Amino acid sequence: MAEGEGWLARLRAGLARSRQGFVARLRAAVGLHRTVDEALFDELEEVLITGDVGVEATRRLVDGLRQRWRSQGWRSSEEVLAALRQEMAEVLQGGPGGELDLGGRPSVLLFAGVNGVGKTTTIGKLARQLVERGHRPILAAADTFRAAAAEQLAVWAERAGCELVRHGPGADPAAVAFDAIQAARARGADAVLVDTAGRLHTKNNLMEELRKIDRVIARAAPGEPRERLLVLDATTGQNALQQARLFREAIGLTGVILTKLDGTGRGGIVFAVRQQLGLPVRWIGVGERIDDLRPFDPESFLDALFTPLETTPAGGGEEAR
Ligand SMILES: Nc1nc2c(ncn2[C@@H]2O[C@H](COP(=O)(O)OP(=O)(O)O)[C@@H](O)[C@H]2O)c(=O)[nH]1
Ligand SMILES: [Mg+2]
Repeated sequence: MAEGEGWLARLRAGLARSRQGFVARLRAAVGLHRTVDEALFDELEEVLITGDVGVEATRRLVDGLRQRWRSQGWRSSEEVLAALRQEMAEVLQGGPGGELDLGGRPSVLLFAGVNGVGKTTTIGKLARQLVERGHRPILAAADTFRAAAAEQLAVWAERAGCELVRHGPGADPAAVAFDAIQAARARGADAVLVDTAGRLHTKNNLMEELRKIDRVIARAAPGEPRERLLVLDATTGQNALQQARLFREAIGLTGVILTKLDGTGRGGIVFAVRQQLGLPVRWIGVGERIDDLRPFDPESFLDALFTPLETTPAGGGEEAR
């Protein structure tokens, strides 16, 4: 499918830093070691850790490699990399992937995450894609802490061609979510995307506020929100894991959206989220354009990480060989 190929190319471009960062270092390590031995495993371990793969996922990957080596042995460094890729695929497998169940009347999707991770942008991109697929989303501006937040979401609603429900600055965020659900029913919209505030320095208030939004949504629409999605900024590394634990404790999570993967050479955070938190990565962001947000698919992700580019994509000057 042409569209799919376009996305793969963008994914490759978006993951260029990681491919040239920790994956290139994996390649180099494997290339340097003429023989497969403990020293190689140690070095791979180190590169994985510095690539934000996290201690647990790294241990699992390297242990898996050791076992494969003992049982089958390898002749070439390419075989080591292929085995590592298989281990990585196993870490990432499972989970619901990027498909959203929008069978509710309406379906409610709650987005949480600290300031600046990309919540509002992600909701805007997603809304646009839903509209393109024939859905009728409504955006709920439940980040009422700053007036600018609702403004930003209003711009996205306009771009996406969907409606927005907002109250004045300082209004009760739960009331905004409630009204958006009523509006969705009245206007026949099938999805309500709820944007929330993310100021973590008032951690307890934020979590309390999220719990309240969640309760009010459940009262207005039983069984909702069906998705509680945490947006994480991939460039914040292991710190993102700590954020995830806090949010999971507060509201429970159905998955993670990992943004700004284009901005880091340490894209291994994807493995850490899956292994260390047990949470599925549902969507990933690899740039600021609307179509730079996509459902997470382990195979194309690994493909983009491991396949070197021979030609540069239009406009990209990266990876001269
Ligand atoms: N490079 C890049 N920038 C992103 C991505 N997602 C969001 N951003 C940028 O991150 C910044 C903060 O986004 P915003 O949606 O306002 O974050 P919020 O505070 O969580 O709502 C904006 O400048 C976005 O354009 C991404 O996948 N890649
Ligand atoms: Mg925002």
